[in-house]
Amino acid sequence: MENSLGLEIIEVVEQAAIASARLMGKGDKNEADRVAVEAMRERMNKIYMRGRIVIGEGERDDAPMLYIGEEVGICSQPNGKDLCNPDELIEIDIAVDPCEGTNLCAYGQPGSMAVLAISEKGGLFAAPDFYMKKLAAPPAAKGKVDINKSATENLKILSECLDRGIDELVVVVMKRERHNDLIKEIRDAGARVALISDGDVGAAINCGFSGTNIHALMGIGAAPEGVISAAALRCMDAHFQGQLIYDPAVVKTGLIGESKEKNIERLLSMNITDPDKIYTAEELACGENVIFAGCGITAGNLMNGVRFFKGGARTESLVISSQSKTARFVDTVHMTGKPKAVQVR
Ligand code: VTB
Repeated sequence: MENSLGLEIIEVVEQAAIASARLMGKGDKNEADRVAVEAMRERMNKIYMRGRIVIGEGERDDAPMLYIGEEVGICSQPNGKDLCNPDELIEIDIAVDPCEGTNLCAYGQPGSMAVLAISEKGGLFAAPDFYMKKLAAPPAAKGKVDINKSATENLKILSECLDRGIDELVVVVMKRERHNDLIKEIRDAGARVALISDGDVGAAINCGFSGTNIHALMGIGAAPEGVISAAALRCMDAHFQGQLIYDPAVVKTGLIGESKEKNIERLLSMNITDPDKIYTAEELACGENVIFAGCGITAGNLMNGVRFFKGGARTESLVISSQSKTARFVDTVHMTGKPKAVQVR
């Protein structure tokens, strides 16, 4: 899978990031998202594969592109089927977020990325459009921290696993009213909190690398993006746990509109019989081969954002693969004009 798709999926996230970055700072998050979706889909449809979107643009609103269940890739096109040898056909499931952190992009803030995860058919959990309580931590703390434990207990465990004082730990939390108690608890326990306005996928992935000065992600974000984070962290053997939040009493805004009972019914209709189950990274991204790819739209801790110049753009991407056990940072100069010479700027 990696050999045939590795470079292709880098281009998929690169194209989405370039498209979104053209709208960086323009204040229009929907447009920044729309162009990323369009660019991602267009590039995906040039890949020799049969792909199925399992996490995409909205489960409930009728998204026209990259909606859940859409088939992408040359071998899914009506006129492309003849081109694909059934014996060589690559069937994969895809989770996408073409512009993760749309607000960050729209307001020119750091941390927005074009991201996706792929695996063989059935290898990614098709998370419903609800919230997810998340706990991400470095590989050294894998299986030792636990989402069932309090933040205070987890910080003690983290400090032991990472061999540093609690006051030397940094926990990323999204700045939301629902996290006020959590933030207070982390601070009272002695750790430091890095508040972000959006973009918890980037924060989770930062936990997989040492040297980022981010030691955990705690709190509630969107469930679909939780699967993409889990895919990346699973490839690095880092810690990720997620629990669906479907009760409007816990999160009143955004993704949860209906009643708790209605939401449970919806989960049951999706074959989620235990709505309170705590999923590990390995359950959310259970495929034998899993690949995560992300490209910076605006600058982040791990990747720079897209930089434009006359006749081109430069991007930084990250591809993490469970197959080759690699995390590759890819720095690309895109020569969109007539290249007189490769311009590395
Ligand atoms: C966003 C976004 C995150 O969760 O906040 C969203 O920035 C949902 O939370 O990166 P709100 O409804 O409270 O804004 C993420 O998309 C991903 O988890």
